[in-house]
Amino acid sequence: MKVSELKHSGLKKWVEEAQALMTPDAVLVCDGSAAEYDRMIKITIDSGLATVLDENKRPGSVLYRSDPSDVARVEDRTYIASKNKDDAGPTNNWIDPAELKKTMSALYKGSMKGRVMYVIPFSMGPVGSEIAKVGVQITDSPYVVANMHIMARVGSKVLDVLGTDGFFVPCFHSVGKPLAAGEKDNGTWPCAPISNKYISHFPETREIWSYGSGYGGNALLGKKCLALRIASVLARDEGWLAEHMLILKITNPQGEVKYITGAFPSACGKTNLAMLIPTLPGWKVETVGDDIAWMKFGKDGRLYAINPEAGFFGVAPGTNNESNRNAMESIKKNTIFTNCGLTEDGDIWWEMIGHGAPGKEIIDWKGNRRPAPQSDKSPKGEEIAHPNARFTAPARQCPCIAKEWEDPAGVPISAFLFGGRRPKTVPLVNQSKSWLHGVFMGSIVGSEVTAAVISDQVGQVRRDPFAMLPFCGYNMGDYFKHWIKIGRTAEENGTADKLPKIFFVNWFRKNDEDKFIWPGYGENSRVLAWIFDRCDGKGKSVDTPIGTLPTPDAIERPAGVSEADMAELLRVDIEGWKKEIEDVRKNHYPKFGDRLPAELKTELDAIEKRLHG
Ligand code: SAT
Ligand code: MN
Repeated sequence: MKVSELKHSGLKKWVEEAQALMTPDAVLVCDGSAAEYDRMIKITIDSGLATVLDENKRPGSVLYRSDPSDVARVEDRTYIASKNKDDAGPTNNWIDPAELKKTMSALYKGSMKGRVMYVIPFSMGPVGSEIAKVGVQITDSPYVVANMHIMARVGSKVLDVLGTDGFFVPCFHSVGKPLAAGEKDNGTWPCAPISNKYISHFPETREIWSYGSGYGGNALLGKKCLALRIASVLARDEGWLAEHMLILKITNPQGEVKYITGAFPSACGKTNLAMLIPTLPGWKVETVGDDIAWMKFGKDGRLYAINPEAGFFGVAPGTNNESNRNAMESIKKNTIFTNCGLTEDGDIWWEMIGHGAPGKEIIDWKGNRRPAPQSDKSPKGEEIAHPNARFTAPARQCPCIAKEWEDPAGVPISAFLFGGRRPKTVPLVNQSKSWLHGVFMGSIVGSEVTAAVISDQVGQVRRDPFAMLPFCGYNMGDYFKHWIKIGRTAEENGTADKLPKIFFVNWFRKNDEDKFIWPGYGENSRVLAWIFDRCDGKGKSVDTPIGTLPTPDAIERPAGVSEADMAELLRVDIEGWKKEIEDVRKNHYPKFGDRLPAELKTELDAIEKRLHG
């Protein structure tokens, strides 16, 4: 479709302005067809960026290798450009919006020379659903177009919903590598140097401008930029929740169903948890979403969640038939792989895939030939696949996708989980004493930084409130207030008992030998079963200063977990918690200044008192 055929005058004008600024060789409005997807892949094959995988082993699938400077989200280069700096808050980078637009306009000037500008109309959430939001992304990357085809609903059907004057979030994206006459990418991943990358959000005008990166959340703008950073602002203004949460459906042996959402920082196993195969007999887990949940109150006072995405952008290393068989099934065909190893027989490979690589040689994520590894482990820094290598796969290919995953009304949520990677202090599971106590728990989430972000903090524990640290589009203190308000609204409506119960989980506790005590993966179903029962007021529990914990016999021990291990997993480390609370008081909460809700200070005082009591 041509730009001149666009029926939405605001959209047409915006595209024309972008065209005048970025001066691409041509403009194409995407229709979202299968033929279009194939064309995008073909273009990247011809420019030497994509390798087609063996048609018998991995039908319809391709592998890309990105630039070493462009392998993950760039938090240092991500901006919330609200009019007032205070509205971005202490956890976001801020630049004055007018100044940032000036800087970026200069970068965008002529940035698409030699390339095609693609216009992608996309819907986050089922097309036409009341909860869904429409965005339009302009990009010069056919790789991004193909990924957006999988991750969102794209094309003409979205334009139909938009009509002549519908609301959309305008999203600019350019990889920032114009081509001179006759120049081709020729196998080199196009992007700009780190210091020229900008992932910018203008919350007041609901705009997204991204420049210089072609990777993941920096470039697939429906995901973190729209569905979290901009959506969190919309949710605050409109009274709902846009969260960095998986959504799972769990059925007990009696056939009773509950839906649970869980917030964990990037690369902490959300995809694995959302798709887990329970080791507990008779229990079943199905997937509604693996990364983002949008939740609104229903007429019955319950919170209903939808998954705004249509695919999985999952971390490849560590994914295997033991850790996540459903993901392995989901990526058997029609999948885009990025920064994985390439085997001699034309398939992908990564660390912890469950087996060594076939043949004599393998090509690593940098494109170098290396001896094929015999085992599935590599020394740190010498990985064949980048630690943040990813697969992009359609959600409908997942064997355990729940039948209601695209229900526009969403699914009613019974429990929220919060968690992170915490080697010490935090127990296996802990239920909050109240909504406010739960908000307090969410506000102090800490986790070891993973390879999902380019950072020199990888491996260190940092506070990541609600797992939203890199994704909250406004002042985090106000975000805490918003959560408190959600609880208060339910109270005022007499529906506080319908609110989800809140739990803190930690699969990552380590012993003195630095080994994980809890086996995780499918065995996490034992913890989910206790949570399920607690939602019905059942499940053996004990009241402690930090919250409600299972009694030592409430969760049946999996193989390899001794009685002493279980005691350690459920131990309330009073001294450790005192330090934790002191750190919150001294280092974490003061960051938010007068934007920190008084209710959270009261919770902090209360837990401190209980710990000293
Ligand atoms: O932001 S990405 O989509 O690249 C992945 C993540 O950090 O969860
Ligand atoms: Mn995520």
